[in-house]
Amino acid sequence: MFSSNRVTKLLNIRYPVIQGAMAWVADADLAAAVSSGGGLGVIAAGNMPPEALDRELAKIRTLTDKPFGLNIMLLSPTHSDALELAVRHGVPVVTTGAGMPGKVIERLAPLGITVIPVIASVAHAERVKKQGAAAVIAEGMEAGGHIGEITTMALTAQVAAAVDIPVIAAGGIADGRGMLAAFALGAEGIQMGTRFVCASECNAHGNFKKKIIEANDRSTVVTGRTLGHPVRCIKNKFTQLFAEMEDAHTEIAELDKFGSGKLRAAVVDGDMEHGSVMSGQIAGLVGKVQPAAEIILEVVGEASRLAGVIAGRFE
Ligand code: TUI
Repeated sequence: MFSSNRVTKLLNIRYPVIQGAMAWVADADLAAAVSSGGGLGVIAAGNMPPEALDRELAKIRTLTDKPFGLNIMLLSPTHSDALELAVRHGVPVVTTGAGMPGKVIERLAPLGITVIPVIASVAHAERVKKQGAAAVIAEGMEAGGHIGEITTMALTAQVAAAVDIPVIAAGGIADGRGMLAAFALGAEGIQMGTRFVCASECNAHGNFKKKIIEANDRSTVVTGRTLGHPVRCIKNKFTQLFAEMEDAHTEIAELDKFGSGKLRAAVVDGDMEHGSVMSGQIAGLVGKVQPAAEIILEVVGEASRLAGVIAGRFE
């Protein structure tokens, strides 16, 4: 169904499918399920206290013997702790997000840890390649959470043309059609977040999963542009109030305070009105909760079948 490529070889995995690192969502249970299913599961350090992250990193070894990743969110005040925990636990792969990962690569690459930054522009991709990144995740603005400005379609093709390290496409991909499209643009792997929120093994609140399943193509909105940190979420009272505060030129400190704790409220408490329900634009294609391994097989199987169908159309 899928022969190996540079991404599967680099990560020592069966299918070039990476699970997006979602703060509060991507814990050892979800990451282990994805890794055991042949993809790369990724634990999101997010703003986790170091003791909690230490426990997740110990736990995943008890759940799977397959490679996994740790995502370090560079905006987090605890990102240096996460870096040292990656070293201490001998994490095989580290992905980074929301910033420039020069220091992370400098510390981890000499130890043989594969560092794959999420980037949102060609310039970022070129910079991290020079710094020693093993591959890049090109994340388009269709993605959920903190995003850049370029779409996956435009970003993937231009990044793949600009750098010779493998490109993994992210943002707006939730099925085999998306995977095949990404490969047509020059990607050699995909990263999916929203689809994996609806994995059976994902511990996000049931309300969160239901919200994604009920969403359509127009369900998300981007707030936080005035803060310099645009974030895509499902529209609700929280995003409406946040947008109104931004329109009223509310001070950044006050907006930050208003946003704080809201992702936890959505993921852990299941508050779909006052929480920050981060989701990608592709939520409308996510139709059910199913095991992570089944998601991977379905996506790769569909891409593989479709590749044959499309090849026929071009004969
Ligand atoms: O990081 C993400 N997605 C995230 S992080 C997050 S937690 C958060 N919550 C509220 C506000 C901010 C963050 C939720 N979702 N994706 C990876 C990603 N990285 N998207 C965009 C970027 C990025 C942006 C700018 C990477 C590098 C970059 O460089 C700018 C610079 O020059 O520093």
